Amino acid sequence: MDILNATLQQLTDQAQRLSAVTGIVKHSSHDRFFLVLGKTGSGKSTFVARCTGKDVKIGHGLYSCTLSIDTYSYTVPNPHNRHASRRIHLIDCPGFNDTNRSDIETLGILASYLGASYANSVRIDGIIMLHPITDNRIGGSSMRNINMMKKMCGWASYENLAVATMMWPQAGVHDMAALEQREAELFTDQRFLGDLVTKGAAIFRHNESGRRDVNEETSSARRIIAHLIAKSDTNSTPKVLRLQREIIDEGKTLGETAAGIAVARDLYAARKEHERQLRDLETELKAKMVKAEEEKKALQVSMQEMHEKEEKAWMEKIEALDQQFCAKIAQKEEELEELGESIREIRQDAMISRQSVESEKEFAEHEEIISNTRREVVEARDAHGKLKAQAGNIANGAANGIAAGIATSVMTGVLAGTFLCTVM
Ligand SMILES: Nc1nc2c(ncn2[C@@H]2O[C@H](COP(=O)(O)OP(=O)(O)OP(=O)(O)O)[C@@H](O)[C@H]2O)c(=O)[nH]1
Ligand SMILES: [Mg+2]
Repeated sequence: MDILNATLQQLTDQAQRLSAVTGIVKHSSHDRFFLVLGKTGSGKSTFVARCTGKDVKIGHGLYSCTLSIDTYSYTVPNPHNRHASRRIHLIDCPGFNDTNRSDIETLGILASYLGASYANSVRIDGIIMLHPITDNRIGGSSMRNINMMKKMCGWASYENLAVATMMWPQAGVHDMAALEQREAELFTDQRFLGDLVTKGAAIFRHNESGRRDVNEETSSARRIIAHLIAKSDTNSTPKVLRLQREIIDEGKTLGETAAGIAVARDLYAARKEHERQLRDLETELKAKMVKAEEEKKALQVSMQEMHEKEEKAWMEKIEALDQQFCAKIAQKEEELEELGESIREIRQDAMISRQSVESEKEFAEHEEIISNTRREVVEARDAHGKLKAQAGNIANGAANGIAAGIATSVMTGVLAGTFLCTVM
């Protein structure tokens, strides 16, 4: 209940604060209204808090903190009336390219409040645009906020615009020359703020010492607002934002305003870019599928080749063995022939010399050698016969094993959903 009550109180306070901006509560002609713009996290709420001394919600996380418009005011002496003071209203706005909201939503929030204030005769007397100098490059959301501001204002002169660079570091902790070069680029390059500076925008360094001292920050913020107050005092006709004119005077829809067209163009460009990325991805995917199919085929072909190669290798081994057997058998048969010849000679010699005992001994030795050689020949022929009988089976067995391997590897690839099967 306490949380609900607190939320209700916060909403009531915010509505009351906004009633001045929307013109529900009447204000003096000496009061001033200034928009505080800048990318998310650029320090807008901190700036408003320092300047007004009010308790403004400040974000310290990565997400954007200020989700809608809010306004805080403070009182300064009134140079036009010594007996009265004037109220300075600072309108804390959400940034574009926000983490929580689309640019269309942000533009819608700004258009509805600014439209209402214009319709109720509240004029925006000036704008303060904050830019963190720590941004490594001026692009992305900084660029987006600068462009949107240009589209929303559409002024011929920007004398009531103050651009303040923020987040200056303390001396010595950063390459100041690099920051100063970045600052010069920001204010001279026409794509950034150069064109607005040419048209009278003032340049400030907010909290230049980087000390984060509340008093210093307050006087720095007030110095910038004092400049805008002075400008609005000399410029008798407060400027109307193009966005206000388009919405209220010309009755345009949000999408027909210059800012809305810019958002739509960016959305269109973003859509085109996403479509291009999608097409690239599809092309890449198709190329990968074709490659995978080729690799699958290459695998089959290489396995097929391996099959044939291995079968050939086995046949060559068998042929070589066959030749060795044939050579061995031929050699042994030759030896048998020679031994038979030699035995015949021994017999003749024995008959002539009648040395029967000696001859019988030699004859027996030869007979034994012949018998061994005959056995070797028989064994070699047996083995050769077996080789011939088995040759087909051996070669086919090895080759069939590879063929089975082809089928298994292809099947495994298919089952695993991958065609990238590597054969080692
Ligand atoms: N160093 C440094 N930090 C700052 C300065 N001003 C604000 N910050 C810090 O910047 C962070 C964001 O500040 P906010 O004031 O919430 O910024 P914002 O622009 O209102 O952010 P959103 O509401 O999210 O768009 C906070 O941590 C602040 O303390 C500054 O001048 N110097
Ligand atoms: Mg904020």
